[in-house]
Amino acid sequence: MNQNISIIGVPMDLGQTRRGVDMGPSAIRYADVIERLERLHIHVEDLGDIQIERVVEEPTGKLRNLRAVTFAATRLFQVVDSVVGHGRFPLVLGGDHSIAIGTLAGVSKHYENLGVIWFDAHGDLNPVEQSPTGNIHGMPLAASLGIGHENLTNVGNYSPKIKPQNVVIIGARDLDPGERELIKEHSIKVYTMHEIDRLGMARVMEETIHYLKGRTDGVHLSLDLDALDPHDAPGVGTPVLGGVTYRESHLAMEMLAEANIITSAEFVEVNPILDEKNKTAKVAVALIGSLFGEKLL
Ligand code: B3U
Ligand code: MN
Ligand code: MN
Repeated sequence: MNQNISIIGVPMDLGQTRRGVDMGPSAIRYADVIERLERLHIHVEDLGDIQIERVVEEPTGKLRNLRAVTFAATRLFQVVDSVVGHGRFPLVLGGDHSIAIGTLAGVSKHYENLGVIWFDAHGDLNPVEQSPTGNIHGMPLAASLGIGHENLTNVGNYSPKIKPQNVVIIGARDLDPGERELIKEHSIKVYTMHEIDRLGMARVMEETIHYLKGRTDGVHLSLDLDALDPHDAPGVGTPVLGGVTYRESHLAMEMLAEANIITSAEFVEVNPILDEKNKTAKVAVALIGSLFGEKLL
């Protein structure tokens, strides 16, 4: 694992409608993410937060806050591009999941075959027309595959960022009809909660690691805290019952650390206003610790 991390905060809440997720980066810093990583003898630089502009929106049909989300994604793209270009590991703290559009634009430029692990209760694969909400945080994986409004697909002036066969979704349990179609059409690998229940997280991660190792030259982890069960991660905008447990999510991170395949990561959707005493931010920090090699013994 790259031992030089650059932290980038993205206080973005315009990809959805519940305020408060813009405070996610502060909450995660407050939960001592830097100290946790430094204890593992990792060199951490904190680049602070990307500035989010609340611009005047043109009427753009269904897409909520398209201009502001695109602006932020472009800024994030530039910072992440530079971090990866300097050989450092970008650790992006959200913010709602729309920010993944900018992260992936910045990372993927540096890889021929970037793999993506999308740890999420949702698919975030909504083509614009089929989105039930118009919220861009339900679209970043689609946009990164080149599907959606061109402002979103073309951040960084190239598209697509990733190939469907290099994506693994883990933890899904709330997929919209358009997302199901897309998953089938592109044969995207998905471990829903059904497979996690049946196979166990250990086997799911073994298969995921084996699958991605053979076909990718880098792997981005995009972790939406709502993949976890709301009991363990209550501070998220769209909680869905029946999620990944605290222990299962740690096992997943520990196995990724052991396999040494992750080259960039983001932790998103922490909403301190909806949280219980910063619990979800603390979970995020604990998962980051495990991802970077923290062990129980
Ligand atoms: N799929 C729904 C709901 C949703 C997506 N991502 C989150 N919620 N966090 C949508 O709005 O596209
Ligand atoms: Mn998500
Ligand atoms: Mn989600």
